[in-house]
Amino acid sequence: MSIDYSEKIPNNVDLVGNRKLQRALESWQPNFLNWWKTMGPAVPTENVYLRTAVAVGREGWAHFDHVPMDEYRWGVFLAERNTDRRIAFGEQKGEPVWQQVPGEYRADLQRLIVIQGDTEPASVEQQRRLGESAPSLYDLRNLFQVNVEEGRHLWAMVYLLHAYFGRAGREEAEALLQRNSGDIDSPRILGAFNEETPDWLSFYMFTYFTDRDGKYQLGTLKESAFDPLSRTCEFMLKEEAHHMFVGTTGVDRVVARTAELMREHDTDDIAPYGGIPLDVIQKYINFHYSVSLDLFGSERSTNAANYFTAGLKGRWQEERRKDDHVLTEDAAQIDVVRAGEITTDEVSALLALNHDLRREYIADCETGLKRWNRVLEKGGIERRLHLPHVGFNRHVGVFGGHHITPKGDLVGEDVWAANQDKWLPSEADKTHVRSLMRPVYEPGKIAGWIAPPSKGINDKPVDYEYVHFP
Ligand code: BYC
Repeated sequence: MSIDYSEKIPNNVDLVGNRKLQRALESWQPNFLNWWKTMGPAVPTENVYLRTAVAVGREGWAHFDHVPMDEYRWGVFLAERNTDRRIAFGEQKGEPVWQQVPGEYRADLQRLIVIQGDTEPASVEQQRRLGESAPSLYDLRNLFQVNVEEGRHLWAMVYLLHAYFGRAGREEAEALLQRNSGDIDSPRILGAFNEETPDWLSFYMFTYFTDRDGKYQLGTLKESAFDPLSRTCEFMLKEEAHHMFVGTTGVDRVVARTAELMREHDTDDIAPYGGIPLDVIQKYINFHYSVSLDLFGSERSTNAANYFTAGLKGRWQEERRKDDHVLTEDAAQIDVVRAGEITTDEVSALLALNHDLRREYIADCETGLKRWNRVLEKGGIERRLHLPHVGFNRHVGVFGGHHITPKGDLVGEDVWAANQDKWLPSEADKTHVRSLMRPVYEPGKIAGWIAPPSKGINDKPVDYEYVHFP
């Protein structure tokens, strides 16, 4: 069904045909808009060159235009329904997928949807003030694009809560606007979403590492036997790709500028020349990667096993895997810390599903590192960036409660405390990065700590006026 933009809430789920649901969502809409006004982008704009979804098919799904941000058409878009779709894994493998929520899985599905939904507005809150210090209009526009789409992803989850979870779902939808990132009394659910995103290097790292967790989690929910969730996630993944592009190319450009300044001044210490030193970039990688790894939950998880067995949450690219998709007979290795050593244990493959997903994620993260190291190589710099050990700076799972260096050595509290500032951004590093964050709002101009993008958005030139101010 095509997207109907004549309605108050654009959608392709036939909202007009369900008055009760339409009214419920229309009564949530002002609360959302109020949240957007108070917790969304802080910098005032007249309009922004934004992408809006106009169809859900493969081709030509998006339309670009200058729009006032608070008039953005947030709506409910699900990928096309495949009427033959069958459950691909778990104990009900082969049966038709569900169009309604089976009573026995209600609580678990609601929990997964609430956790997913909670991250979306959280990221908008975390990035609220970044617009005040954008390095270019191009970057400012990308930030806002990410923000409006995270807002839409909140709509995606709220639609499911309203449409399939009755009163409890409506209450959860309200609560999604009441918890706030970093709020002492009412924080967001997952750790990484209560951290600050105080500068643009953090933003690029967040969109590289944390949005990538989103890609992998959405990928597993796309496999779900609950078809509306699957279809919602499928379409969200399409939008998500741009968010990771912002992260990947953002870090590319910071690394490129750093290499340029290192060469120009023949020193690693480029801070006095207005650049971000390579070891600071490495520390930001260490931080954002480790915080994002925590989002995968424990290596050994009965929750994950139960979700899989029930058909609620599959594996990354479930249907391409060459096994029985039931996994009751399979084993897997997971990391453990035993007797002062990092080693592995064999467990049922079902218990190791968070670990399995995390492994896929890590392999994907490596591609960014390769890319950034190529930028260094091309820039004539010998030093390289790398991912720290998987156990470094972890708070969730087997590594939580241990101190592990970026190289993977288990160390005591004293060694950790003495080296923490070498491995994670120190106050001085953060202060320096923040000192570089001055807005550059002139079309085609770029801040001195980052290289310009190689091309503009939607074939527009880099010096296009992507954002108009009042
Ligand atoms: N922080 O068996 P365990 C995105 C809790 S990002 C706090 O280890 P499980 C986006 C857990 O809740 C993707 N608590 O973990 C990115 C459980 O509590 P209960 C978001 C945590 O359940 C950028 C207990 O520890 N989507 O979309 O297998 C911008 C033991 O649980 C954490 C999802 O995450 C943590 N990090 O896995 C915008 C998908 N980790 O039940 C958007 C939905 C664990 O004992 N969520 N706990 O009270 C899930 O699939 C799973 O809930 C998790 C955890 C993967 C998060």
